[in-house]
Amino acid sequence: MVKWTAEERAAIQGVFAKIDSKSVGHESLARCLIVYPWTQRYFGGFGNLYNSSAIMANPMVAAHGLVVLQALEKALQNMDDIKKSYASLSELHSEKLHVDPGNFQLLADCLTVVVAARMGTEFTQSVQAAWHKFLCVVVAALTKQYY
Ligand code: HEG
Repeated sequence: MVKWTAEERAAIQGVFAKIDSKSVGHESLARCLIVYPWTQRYFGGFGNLYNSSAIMANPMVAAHGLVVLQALEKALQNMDDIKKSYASLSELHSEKLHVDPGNFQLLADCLTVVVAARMGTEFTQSVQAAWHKFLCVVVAALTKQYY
């Protein structure tokens, strides 16, 4: 079981309080699809992902980015048992979507880049450390049902 200090909890809650989920979700997913183009293969039903501007303008990418952020908010609300709260989501990514679990870290890295850019100097070393730990736990929970 992961332990969180009061400072870590406050730092992670602070990130969510300061960012706009819709635009951060959109930009992070778009960035992942652009920087790591092989991740596009899972989104064949999303229509035009031809180049960066098409990806940024694609409403399905925007909508799905928000879905990802809402899942992160669910993790925030269940910080003491993220693995349990993500069990069915992990199963879905493994058994139905067949997403290679290495891709979770790539999206997590994009989320960190976008959050850091939004928060500027407020994204201090200690905020980054707590945020990194949070995303590590999320990625581990998403990978849990793979075998
Ligand atoms: Mg996944 C669906 C969350 C990484 C590909 N993803 C979903 C859904 C959620 C979610 C909440 C909707 C589940 C449902 O319909 O019940 N995804 C989620 C998180 C993260 C992540 C929190 C990592 C932080 N996903 C991820 C990655 C890929 C991927 C890296 C592929 C590279 N997700 C994927 C696909 C779908 C979902 C293809 C189905 C999309 C659709 O058809 O609407």
